[in-house]
Amino acid sequence: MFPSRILAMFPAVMQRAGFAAISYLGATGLAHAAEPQPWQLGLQPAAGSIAEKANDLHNMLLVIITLISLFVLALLVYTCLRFREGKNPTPSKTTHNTVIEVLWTVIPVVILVVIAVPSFKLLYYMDRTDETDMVVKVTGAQWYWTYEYPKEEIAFDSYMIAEEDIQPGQKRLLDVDNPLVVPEGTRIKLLVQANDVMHSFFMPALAVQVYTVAGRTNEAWIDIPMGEKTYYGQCNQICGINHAYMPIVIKAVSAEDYAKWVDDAREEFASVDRVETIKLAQAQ
Ligand SMILES: [Cu+2]
Repeated sequence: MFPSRILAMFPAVMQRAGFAAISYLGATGLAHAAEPQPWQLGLQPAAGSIAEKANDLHNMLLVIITLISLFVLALLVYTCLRFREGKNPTPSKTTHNTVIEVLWTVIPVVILVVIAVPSFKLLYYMDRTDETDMVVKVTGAQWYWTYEYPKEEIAFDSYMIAEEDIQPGQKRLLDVDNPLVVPEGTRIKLLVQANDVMHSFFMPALAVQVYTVAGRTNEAWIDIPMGEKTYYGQCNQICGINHAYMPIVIKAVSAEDYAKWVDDAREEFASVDRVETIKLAQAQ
């Protein structure tokens, strides 16, 4: 979208424009949050159908890999004890055993096929869906995100809150000035691209990770479950010196709050500054 590209060139202006909307969001409070925890083991609790399926696949793989590791460990221990020099002074000269060779080829193949079936099922499931309720265009840039809502005609930049500006209750390195606000219980189509180098839109709790590449649009979708919640993610493609400082925040709110936010955001992000930045661009 032409105006948003111009807006992306003026992050400071956009940031200022966003402050009113932030204070509104701040006032509504954070009910729950999906974020990494200290000493966390395992994945973040799954949110949405993609994440639930991904968690199931992960749990299945964990069982399989544990069994394989234990089996290999047992074989190693047995071999070390049973065939040590003291117990087995004259080693066997056997070099081939057809039965064992067939077994150690066929069994791994069977295991891989067993893994491949649910794996491909999930890949196709998360690849695309026709049943999305709304579209958001996500653009990665050094080092912030731009979110555009084509239907709602909203576009804004999302910057991490600098350490010195952190307010009580805000998360260091994770909270942003303008989160991606979405209604709860929605399926959202993401059109993802980059403005400069490669970035990656990664939202662990939703189990969605898609690369942003300049000059091409990647498609993904996210399944926001019911419940007002804030989801935290990060760019996970090394993209330059401030790679660690472009977190992603998705804020799921009720349908009414979302409608209110849209009204607010249209005013805050669009009118005056957009006209001014277009004028500026034309003057150049
Ligand atoms: Cu990045």
